[in-house]
Amino acid sequence: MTTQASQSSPLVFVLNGPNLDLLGQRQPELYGRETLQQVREVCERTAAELGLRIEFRQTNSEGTLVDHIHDARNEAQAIIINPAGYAHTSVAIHDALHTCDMPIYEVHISNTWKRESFRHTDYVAMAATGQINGLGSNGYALALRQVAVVLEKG
Ligand code: CA2
Repeated sequence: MTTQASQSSPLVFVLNGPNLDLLGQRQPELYGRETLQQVREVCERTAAELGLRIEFRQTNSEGTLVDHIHDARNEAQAIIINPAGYAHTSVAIHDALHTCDMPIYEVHISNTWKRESFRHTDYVAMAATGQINGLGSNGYALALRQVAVVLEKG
């Protein structure tokens, strides 16, 4: 498909938490072989196909991730977030997402339900519209497709 995004296309923030900058460098059995840069490129291509714009960010800091959510609150029409380890610990990120009146999709590359029990607590899931879990880095593009569907309906 060849839909093109323009300046007036909906903007989706794609936010990534700590250690995801190491994607593709270790633990491919859990996280696959794609680097974060390759994930970014897939998101950019998928967004263009869907007529969406994306702002793709990664940070290793909890406060900066909260700041990125605040930016999304002011600028975006939807949020896709892989909060990484902060999913399991961060009330601050949960609270920041609660202030955002827009679709929010949480992505986890690995299946957190098949892993350690501390990953079974998810503060972000409680604030998100939905979650894609365990579908590898494809989860990002699938979340973008869901954003396109709900924004078109809304
Ligand atoms: O499966 C996911 O996407 C996670 O968000 C990844 C987090 C983990 O804490 C969550 O429970 C599930 C870890 C991100 C660390 O990424 C690495 C990538 C390559 C090598 C080492 C870590």
